[in-house]
Amino acid sequence: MSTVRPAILIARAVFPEIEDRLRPFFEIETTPPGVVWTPAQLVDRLQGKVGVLTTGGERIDAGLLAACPGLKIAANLAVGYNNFDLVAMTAAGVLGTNAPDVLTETTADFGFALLMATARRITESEHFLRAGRWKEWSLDLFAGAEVHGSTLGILGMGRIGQAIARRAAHGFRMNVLYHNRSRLAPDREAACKARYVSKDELLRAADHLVLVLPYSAQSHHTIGAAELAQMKPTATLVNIARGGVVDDAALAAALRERRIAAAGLDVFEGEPAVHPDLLTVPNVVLTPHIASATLATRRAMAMLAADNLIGFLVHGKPLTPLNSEVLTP
Ligand code: 8YV
Repeated sequence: MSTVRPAILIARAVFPEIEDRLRPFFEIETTPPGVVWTPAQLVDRLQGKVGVLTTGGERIDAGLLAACPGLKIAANLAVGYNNFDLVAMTAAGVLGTNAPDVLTETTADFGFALLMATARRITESEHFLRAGRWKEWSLDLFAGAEVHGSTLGILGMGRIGQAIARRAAHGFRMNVLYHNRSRLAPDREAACKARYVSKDELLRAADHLVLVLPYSAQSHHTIGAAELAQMKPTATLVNIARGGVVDDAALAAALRERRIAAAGLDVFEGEPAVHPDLLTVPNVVLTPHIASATLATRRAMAMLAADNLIGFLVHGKPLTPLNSEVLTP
């Protein structure tokens, strides 16, 4: 019996306990903290590997697959998987897995935090205070938009969208509207007290619009100049979905010209680069893709990715497969 263990790459630094979980089963190659492999370096590292633990930052596409014929699985440490070309992966017989559920509530908490910070101008007013510009109290000093009792629009009503809706309806007595590719079952709508509307109605009616839809070629620039023009001038926009869902240049222009009141952004087109115009407008709250970032949740996401590698490569049963058709030859 061969004692050679299959080799895998952990493509971004993870917590030591994740490596410990994988080590009994695999020869693991780790990635030092702060290192992000270029596509060519990734191909290089993947030679002789059957599995890879990726984050949303590593692209698994036809070019990489052709150059890494031994690869059998890419386990994403993220619920979103727009970094995977699933069609190419399926064609190459490579399984993709993601990390759903374990981050839902934490990400919804953050969506709400970003909504609150944006509507109530928390970072803008903190910068003002830190700059020593607070000289007196005045009636409209950083007066923001009402959150409780207002109308919340949610675009993309998956698990995270529903978790945000529950917070809004039950905690903040908001009127919750949503638009999604498909309408929720009546019992789910009732649980989130959310009403299905067209995208146009959502844009026009929302006091606050939160984006939670997956990124794909179809959702590219779902919010561009035309959509921003439909929104209320008092509205806030929150993007915790993916960069590319919003046309960041169009958004920066709308914010500068006060065509909408404010935006809260955790994700950006071309991140970690941020559109320079967004850095110069005051009415935007910017965070570095941290919606799922609590230690407990990031640990759970990484552990699920590790368990997908073990589940598939050791037991033939991944926990959260994306293209399970590759499992049945
Ligand atoms: C990840 C995310 O932290 O899960 C997702 O889809 O956007 C984040 O929670 C990020 O993608 C890193 O993998």
